[in-house]
Amino acid sequence: MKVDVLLGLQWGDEGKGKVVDYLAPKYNVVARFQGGPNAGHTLEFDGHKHVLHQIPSGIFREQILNIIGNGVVLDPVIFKKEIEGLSKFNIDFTKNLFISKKTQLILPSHKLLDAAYEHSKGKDKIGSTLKGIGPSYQDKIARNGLRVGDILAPGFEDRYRNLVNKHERILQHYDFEYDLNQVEKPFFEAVEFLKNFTLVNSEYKINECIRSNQTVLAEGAQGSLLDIDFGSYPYVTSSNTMTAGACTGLGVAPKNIGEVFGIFKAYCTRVGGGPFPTELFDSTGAAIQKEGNEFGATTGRPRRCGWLDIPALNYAIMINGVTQLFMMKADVLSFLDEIKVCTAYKLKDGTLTQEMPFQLLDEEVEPVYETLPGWKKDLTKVKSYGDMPDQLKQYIEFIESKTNTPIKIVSVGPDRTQTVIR
Ligand code: 2SA
Ligand code: MG
Repeated sequence: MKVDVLLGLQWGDEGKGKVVDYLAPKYNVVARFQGGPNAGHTLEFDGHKHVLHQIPSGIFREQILNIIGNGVVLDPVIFKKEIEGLSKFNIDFTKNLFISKKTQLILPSHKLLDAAYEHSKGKDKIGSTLKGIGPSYQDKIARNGLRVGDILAPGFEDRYRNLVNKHERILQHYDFEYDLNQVEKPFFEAVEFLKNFTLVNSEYKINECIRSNQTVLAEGAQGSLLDIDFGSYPYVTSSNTMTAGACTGLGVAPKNIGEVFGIFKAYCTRVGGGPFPTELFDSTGAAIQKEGNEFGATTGRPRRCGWLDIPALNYAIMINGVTQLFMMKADVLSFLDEIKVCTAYKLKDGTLTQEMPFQLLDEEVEPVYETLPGWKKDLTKVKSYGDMPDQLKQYIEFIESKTNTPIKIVSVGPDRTQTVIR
């Protein structure tokens, strides 16, 4: 079987955790291919609400093998906490969770570097989650990094010390106080803890699954507009959040990619810095934030809110090869009399475009809106497409016509059961 890919088409927080959890019963394997503890995937079921950061969202289903792929950056300390936080679910982690030996490690000093770099940016801060993501990927690309498999080899501590010395030499150049001693003990305890897990060359496992007709779902983190190559650089994360990232982050050949599920919210949100053409600065934006509980699942930061952006959505559909769209959080918009959708950008010289400009700076593009009627009805008990108010159907069909892509799932509430299939 081919590997299906599920990813966010906006700036993250589209509701990927919920969808993976919902689709999981169809899959034998769920694998994370990029990102790290900057992610916050929220799952709600049986009255539980759980946020996963590094562990794939299939972990609550006994029959599913979860894989942390080579493209991920892993913080052992956060990993240990996350595993401990799952103790009440009686999960057999040695059986249900494999970690690639090629996964990069996030060291305590990566977090210090992240903070130092952000601090030095002044008003141009990226709005990083400060989990050490950028510096860890930086060491990977610079061929300095330490990987999960290295913890099993003799001399790990020496290699660790070497790398930390390099980091400390960099930190000297920043006006930044820190205390590494305090964070190293928990780090080494967490490294010992990590040795109890199944550490493998996961590319063999995944390709064996492909050959033996098992179903694999690749679970993306963050969103396409945060992609290191195609996002609103430099206000991006440090990994390829797009379909191609699933190939490099798991060792899957492009010909083995199957369906690409693109998740988007019925509106847009962004957390952290960077351009956001359809951002709302008025009471409507504030009301969407409140209705949608738009606060970072990892950092608690308030998320900026705005209208759906079709040029941005089409860009994400294009670079990912999306085959099916899933629209999330439709219920959040139920209070609105009318809903706007950005269908084009107007450039400074007055021309209209459907393309994302090289610099998506807010002052360079002005969104052109079309207005649709709101549905003003509670959706949280809607079970089928037929039950939906006409205005919501109109909204769905409008987006389909602008994107030429079918919307197959509409989410009408946070719970697993509040999911309508079309
Ligand atoms: P980083 O931490 O260095 O990768 O941050 C770089 C940019 O990427 C954004 N980013 C995110 N955006 C949305 N959601 C993310 N995950 C958490 C969540 C975030 C949170 O699910 O809510 O709790 O604040 C995520 N992770 C990274 C980040 O805001 C920077 O703009
Ligand atoms: Mg999130």
